[in-house]
Amino acid sequence: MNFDPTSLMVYLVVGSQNVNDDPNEVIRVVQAACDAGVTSVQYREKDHSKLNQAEKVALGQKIRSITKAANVPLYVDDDLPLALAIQADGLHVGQGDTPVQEIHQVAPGLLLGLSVHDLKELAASEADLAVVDYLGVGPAFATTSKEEVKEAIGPKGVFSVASKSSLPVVAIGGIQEDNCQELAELPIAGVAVISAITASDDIQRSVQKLRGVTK
Ligand code: 3NM
Repeated sequence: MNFDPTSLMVYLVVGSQNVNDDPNEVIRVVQAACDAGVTSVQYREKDHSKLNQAEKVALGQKIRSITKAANVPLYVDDDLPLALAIQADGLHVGQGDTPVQEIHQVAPGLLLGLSVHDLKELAASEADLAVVDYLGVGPAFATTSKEEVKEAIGPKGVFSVASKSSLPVVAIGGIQEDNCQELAELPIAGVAVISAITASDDIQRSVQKLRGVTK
């Protein structure tokens, strides 16, 4: 699949650990989010995930069929065997995860996203950028959805990285309906969220509000 920066507009990140360890709830959220118009999905089993690899593959395959039907790119967080097993479109990695050059060599067809927290990490990632399609920059605001998360960088911190980046940026971390407009003037391609969608009482409304950031 070719990378399209507009696919970063509203990027749902989700795994069973975000929805009380219930795979059926992951499926419900992904389906509702695709129906509501999310533009990318990342399947992320991490932190305190209780699923074994076979269960991840089974759930990932269901997410793959929903996202395929909706024509929405699917990424997997830092698990190349899982990404290949479910025929994901791409892989997202953080600093300290599997090096992107290594992934690109093994699976050159996969789209690649890389997390960057600040200008220092951006500079250190320079050599990787040639094989990366987009950067995830954050946490924009405080978040409880991720273990060992770094300090919030605020809209200014997102701006400092996004304005220096040659790659499209998706902001992530603590982005909710009621603060997302603080990111509206920044040079970003979109917003990535977990709880703004997984904990939403109206996914259609939430996705519409999040779309407003880059519209
Ligand atoms: N990565 P929520 S913050 C998965 O800063 C993830 O790299 C982050 O969850 C980073 O939208 C984060 O509920 C959690 O705050 C995002």
